[in-house]
Amino acid sequence: MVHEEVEETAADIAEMEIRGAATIARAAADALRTQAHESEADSPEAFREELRAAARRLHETRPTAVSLPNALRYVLRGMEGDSVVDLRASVVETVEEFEAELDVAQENLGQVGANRLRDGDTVMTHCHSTDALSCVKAALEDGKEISAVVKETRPRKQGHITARQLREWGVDVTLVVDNAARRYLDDVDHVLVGADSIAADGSVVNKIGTSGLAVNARERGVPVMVAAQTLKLHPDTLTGHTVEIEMRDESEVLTESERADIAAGDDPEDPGLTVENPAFDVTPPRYVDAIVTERGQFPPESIVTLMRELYGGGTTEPWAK
Ligand code: RUB
Repeated sequence: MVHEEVEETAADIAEMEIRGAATIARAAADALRTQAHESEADSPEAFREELRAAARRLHETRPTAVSLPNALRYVLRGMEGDSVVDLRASVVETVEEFEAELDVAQENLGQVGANRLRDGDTVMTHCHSTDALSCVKAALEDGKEISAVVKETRPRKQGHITARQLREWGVDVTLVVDNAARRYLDDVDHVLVGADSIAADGSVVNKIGTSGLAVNARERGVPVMVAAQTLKLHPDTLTGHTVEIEMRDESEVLTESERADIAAGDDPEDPGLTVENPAFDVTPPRYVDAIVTERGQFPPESIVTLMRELYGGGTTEPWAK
């Protein structure tokens, strides 16, 4: 019942072929449009259940980026009509509206973020964030010269994607391993990162290593700027829920032969070596100077007001059975 292209998108998100919170949200919306388009449901109820099943499949892929459930909610809430034809049209239209809003949000956010960057500034980045890069792009378009110190971002090295993009825009890039970040903080004017989720207290959930970077930046007096569209605001945290941190496979950290080398004497039934691979961490609001959104910039402690305005109606799971 779930279309094979939806299955493929879900697998690509889980395997990180599709990654980054905003990109995941767009891919999920695209997949729901495909499901609607290709549906052979013979009744409105069957159509609705197909869309819910597709959303459930997409939802179970990765737990931390709230843009995914926020996108699924947006599309399913827009599904209306008494016939399959009308339901299909409403889904297609809602996905188009959602994606247009994503584009505008990222562009507007970029302009807000660019206002914080001065001509000649250097930013330090972590991971790869399209929201963060939109700030650099807008600053370049304003005629400012920007350079970057790009953290490699172990274990998946998403810093390479950031470096490639910045070089395409002509930005001078210094690529460093994560452990070198503190040494280079003295050379930069801003730490600029994205977010997978922002909690009601202003905590920022982003790629593992963000929190350590932010603490070091505070110690060095370098402002930390988080670029995050309002799609990254996590509505469940308004009611006290915490954000689940994804734990990924040990194979991202250690090859089989490396494991064999380290743990040669281990009993295979009861191995003494454990590898932990959390994908994200939580930066407390006191280490964040500004959260830059398409609605303007906010001190992290005040983000709850925006969250209430946008998501205060409480959350539902329209994909639930
Ligand atoms: C990506 C990551 C990015 C945010 C924001 O992690 O932490 O900083 O998702 O990205 P992963 P964007 O590579 O594990 O998905 O601004 O593009 O939404």
